[in-house]
Amino acid sequence: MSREKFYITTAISYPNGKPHIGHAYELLATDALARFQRLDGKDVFFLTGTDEHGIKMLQTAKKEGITPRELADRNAAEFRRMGQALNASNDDFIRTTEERHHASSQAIWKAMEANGDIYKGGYAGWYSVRDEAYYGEEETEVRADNVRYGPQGTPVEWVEEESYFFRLSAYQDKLLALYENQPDFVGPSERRNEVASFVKSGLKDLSISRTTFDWGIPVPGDEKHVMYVWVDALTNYITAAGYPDTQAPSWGYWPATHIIGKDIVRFHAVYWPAFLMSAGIELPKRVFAHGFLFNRGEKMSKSVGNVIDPFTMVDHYGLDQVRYFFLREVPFGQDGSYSHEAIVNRTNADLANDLGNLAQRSLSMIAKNCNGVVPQRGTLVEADTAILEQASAALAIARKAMSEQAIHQALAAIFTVVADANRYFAAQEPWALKKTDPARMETVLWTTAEVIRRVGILCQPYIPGSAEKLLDTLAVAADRRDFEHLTDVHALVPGTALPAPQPVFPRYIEQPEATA
Ligand code: ME8
Repeated sequence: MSREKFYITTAISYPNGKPHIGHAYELLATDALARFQRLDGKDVFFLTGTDEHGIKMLQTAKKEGITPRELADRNAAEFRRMGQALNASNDDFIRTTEERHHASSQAIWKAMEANGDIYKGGYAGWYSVRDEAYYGEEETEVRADNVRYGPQGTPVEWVEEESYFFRLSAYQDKLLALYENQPDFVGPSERRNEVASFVKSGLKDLSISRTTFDWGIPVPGDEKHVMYVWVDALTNYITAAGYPDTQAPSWGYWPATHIIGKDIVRFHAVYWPAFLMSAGIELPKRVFAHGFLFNRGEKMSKSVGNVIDPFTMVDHYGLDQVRYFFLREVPFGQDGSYSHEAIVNRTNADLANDLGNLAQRSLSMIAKNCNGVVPQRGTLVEADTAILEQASAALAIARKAMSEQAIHQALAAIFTVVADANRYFAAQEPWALKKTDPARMETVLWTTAEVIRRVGILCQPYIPGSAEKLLDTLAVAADRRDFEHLTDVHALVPGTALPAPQPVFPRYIEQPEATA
């Protein structure tokens, strides 16, 4: 039987600068969602990449005195490097300047044209280069500085030129029906409501080509025009699945779940499904928008330097500390803030103290008192089975949460088990049992180690490197680490030799402020 397929994407980032913490956040959250489904037995395809065309790229390159291609090459390499630094498990990295993507973009254009949805006209209106977006005049305002701004707070400029249009107005009712009939198409629900009211307010046809520059994908049959960057950008998601070759095995992954930031919901939940309906392609499963991250830590920038840089942040706090902090601390879908104190408090409390100490204390007791092998499992009493069952039951809670992109809730459930396992360990006092009832001590240590095994398996999507170390310490075979191995059948076998326990989560220790 073939496994269920699961396709998940991040937005593709503009490589007009280096990756920042917002990009890192989106990638690692999507990575956790992808890893979860892989461990849950699905055949996963996880895509990320860079969005290399458009005026923003062209203008930045001009400012730097290089070609847009050079700018894209330089920064796309940084985005790839960020993926490695974050331990992202993406299966592909797409760059929109690749040949496969030109072919796919031209194919979807032709399909929309064949459906009668593309016509030539003249565009006159407002455009934000920073957002690469057209805005209606009623969405803009002139501020005190006499500059006109769009709804995202970026300056807009007047554009007037010959342009091809997409008949977006013809899709108003179909889009409203989509939001109505498939309420989980856009999440969180506040975003769906926003999108629905934007569509209800009336859709104008969309300008989808430009003639004043040539950094883009040529319009088929009219090379004077290049495609509007969002037409090609959105198409990346089907390019990577093999479009236009819908017979390719990779096409089996489509449709995808798109993870994006809240500022680009309109493109993904209005334009994209309209393009796909027009081209006769199945719609995405879901578009989920996460919130924005803000730096609220003054102290952080003093002591650490430029912490907006994800590389510095990982170097300073540790990779899994950064992953854990953002995934646990920020409810996925809402805005979040980060600060030095928040990162240190959260990771020291949950990782170093709760999980780290539990593992270290129980495993060093095993090393000392059980000859370094998995202890004997005597008769389990209710306290033992309760904590073991709680650990296994966390899977169902995490599974439901992850299916709704509630990443923080999944982690909360897993770390509730860790907190309860600490209480169990303290209440059972295995160190006291050593003299009074050594057999019972072994059972308590076995139970604790087995709970750590289960927690270690469950933690893999979020803190993969540390979870791997934890499972190595328990001598869990590499092919016994999927969620299907969370059951009693795969429990630790007494007598199995264990390596010497190594601390997995170092405590963050405050460095004295450097004096200038
Ligand atoms: O929008 N916090 O690219 P981009 C959280 N190329 N997320 C943030 C953020 C922040 N401070 N800043 C940006 C684009 N993001 C387009 C996408 S998809 C076909 C094309 C998120 O480099 C942002 O919301 O400006 C988006 O999802 C992603 O980073 C890339 O942003």
